[in-house]
Parts: sequence; structure tokens; C-alpha cells
Amino acid sequence: SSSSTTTSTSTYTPPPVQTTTPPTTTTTGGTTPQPTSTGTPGVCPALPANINLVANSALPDPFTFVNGQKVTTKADWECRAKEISELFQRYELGTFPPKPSSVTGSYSGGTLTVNVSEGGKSISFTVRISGNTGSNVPAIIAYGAASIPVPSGVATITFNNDDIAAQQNTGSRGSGKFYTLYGSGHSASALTAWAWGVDRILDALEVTTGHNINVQRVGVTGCSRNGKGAIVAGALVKRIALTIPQESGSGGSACWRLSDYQKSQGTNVQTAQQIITENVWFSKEFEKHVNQVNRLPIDHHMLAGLVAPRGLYIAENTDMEWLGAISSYGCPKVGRKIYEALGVADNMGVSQIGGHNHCSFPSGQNSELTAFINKFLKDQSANTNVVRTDGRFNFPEAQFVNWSVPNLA
Ligand code: MCU
Repeated sequence: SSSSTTTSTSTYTPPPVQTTTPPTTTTTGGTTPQPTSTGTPGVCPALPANINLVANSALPDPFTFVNGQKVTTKADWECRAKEISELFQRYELGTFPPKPSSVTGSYSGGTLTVNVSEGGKSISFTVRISGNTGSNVPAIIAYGAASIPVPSGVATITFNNDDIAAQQNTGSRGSGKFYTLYGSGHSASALTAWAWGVDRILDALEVTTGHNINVQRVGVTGCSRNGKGAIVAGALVKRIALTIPQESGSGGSACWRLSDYQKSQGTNVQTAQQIITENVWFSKEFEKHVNQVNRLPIDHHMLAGLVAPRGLYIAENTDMEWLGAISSYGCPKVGRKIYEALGVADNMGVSQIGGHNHCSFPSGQNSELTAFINKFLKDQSANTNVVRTDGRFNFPEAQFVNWSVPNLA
């Protein structure tokens, strides 16, 4: 394992395009309007190429820009969200590429074929679609295979994410179709490459007929390692209407700082230091930071915030020590403050219960899941006010939150 120390200005090379133009909500090339928006974009502060990383044991303030400016409006938040996305890409996810020059598709007999070309190279992959009878059918993209009960009236799009970026072990870096297209040295981690694959599935659905899917009402889910993938997809792909990470734990719904805190309390929890020794879910750059995660200007409460204001239902499991029950509950609970600031707290749910095996969705969460699906995929009204754990622990929130929640105008 790595024992390198982090230098205050890291060796990060910024991507060539750094602009101060306001964010657009359809940078991935969607031709349809977004179902929701957080406000009118303004001119955003530029993110400095080099950031002086200073230790902060609290979860970083989502409402203060790197340059110290405060977030006071929803338009500011759009800028801050863009900055946070860039920070995630810089420190842990690698670069999330924009829409490639060509994406085409074809649909036949339950199989959607996605063809992508960029820079003289091409790849193709397929996803299976089931339950798509009718018209304007909402759908859930399931990484690997769905391990949540997908209700009738909602199609399932089964996505073999490993085909896009392999996740066997640390030797998987740079292998998979994403890297065939962009080169094996591309900085994107597996989680990022999979999100890119989700983005391309949506592109292909948009330009293909016969599948009956309503592209405006597509959710994403995955469990465990694939749950980490689901939350990253929801954060990066703004066309996703509902994000359902299941038992994603560290690197997903959990915060690096909180998992380190639990580790220091004697819990056998996955930490950043461990995660990089197991797989390629995060970028090479992240390896420089795992010994000092409290110097990162981000943590995963802000990853949840990138999904806002769209639907986000986090399902966790108190019985799995490795997931870090306090971290997997406390982190999204803090992340939900971003939804609160936007006036849509109920669009994000946090639910953590035990009494079931890993990735075996418990019936005790069925009604919550149904409510989120009804509201965000079926356009029905539903009560999605959920923040709960059956864990008998104390999350010392005041120790980790030293900022207040603005009421964004
Ligand atoms: C919770 O997700 C992961 C975990 O991060 C890994 O450390 C472990 O090896 O595998 C879990 C998983 O994906 O289980 C299916």
C-alpha cells in the first residue's frame, strides 16, 4: 500500500479547457429540456489550477467556493456544483469526457446497441431492456443486474458496466471499452467510465425508436461496488431522474472522513487507504490523497449534493461493518442539507436498516423505494420524506459540520 505524503499543491495538470462561462444543464448533448433546474446560471468563479490543500477534519462546506465566495442563490449553487464536479474529477474520479462526436443506436428484440466514435476510434456495446411494453415507459438502468425490486410499469435496462471499465482488481486500470476509445492512459476511473456509459445509453435511447422508453424518466441503480457506480452516475449525468445507490458504503454514500473516524474508533470499515489497494474504482490521482483525506476540498456529502435537485434514494445496511454504518448514514444525512438549501429536502431519502444480507433488498424499505419511483419516474405525488436508521449509534454531527445551511434564493 502507498505511504506517500500529499504535497500541498499536487502535481495535478488541469484539463486544457477551464472557462468561466456559466454551466449549461445539457453539456452531454441532450436535446430535450431538463425536468428540473436549480436556477438561472450566472458567471461562475474560475477554479484555480492549483489549490493549497489544508487539513480540515470537518466535512467541507458545500456553500463556500474555493475562492472563498459564498453560495447565496440557486444560480450560485449551479456554479458551485460545477466547481464541485471539477474537484471530484480532479482528485478522485478522473476526467468525465463530454459527448463523443458520434453516438448512434439501434433497437431490436430487447437489445439496444450503442455505437460510439471519437477521434477515429469506435466501440459498440449492448444493453438488455425488459418490461418496456407500452409507451413513454420509465426505466431503471441496473449495473450488473437489478437487486432492487423494479415495479411493474418500469422497464429495466441491464448494463454490463464491467464491459466499459473492468473491475477485477488493481490490474484492471485502463481496460474496458471506454479505454479502447480514449486510450488506456485516460484518467477516468472505472466509476467515471461507467457513468460515461450511462450517458451514452441515454444518447442512444434518444436517437432510437421502438424501445418505448421515456428518456426523461430514467433512473440508475447498483449495489455495493456498483452502488458506488450508481451514485457517481447520478452526480455526473444530469439527465438521470432518479438515483438509487444500494449498500454502496465507502466510496459511495459514505464520507472518507467519517470512515476514517470510524476506523479510529475501532470499526473494521473500508477506508480510502484500503480501497485503492482493492480495485480501480478511483483515479490514480486519488492514491496521492488517501493518507490525508481531510485535506481534500470535497467529501461524499457533496457527491450526493451533485445529484440535487433530482431524486436520490440511498439504501444502506446497518449489519455490514465494512460499509461503515455511521459513515454511510451520517454522510448522506449531511449531504441532504444541500437539498434542504435548495428547498427540496424531500427529493433525497436516506434509509439504513439491518436484518438482511448484503445486496438483498429488505421488504422494510419497499414503501420508500416505491414512493421515490412513483414521484420521480412515474410523475405521481408521493411522500418521500425519509431519513432513518435502525443503528444504535450516535453520529456526532456537530463534530463534522461547522457551517450553516443557507436558504438559497
Ligand atoms: C461495498 O462494496 C464493495 C466493497 O467496497 C468492497 O471492499 C468489497 O470487496 O466488495 C463490495 C461489493 O461490491 O460487494 C458485492
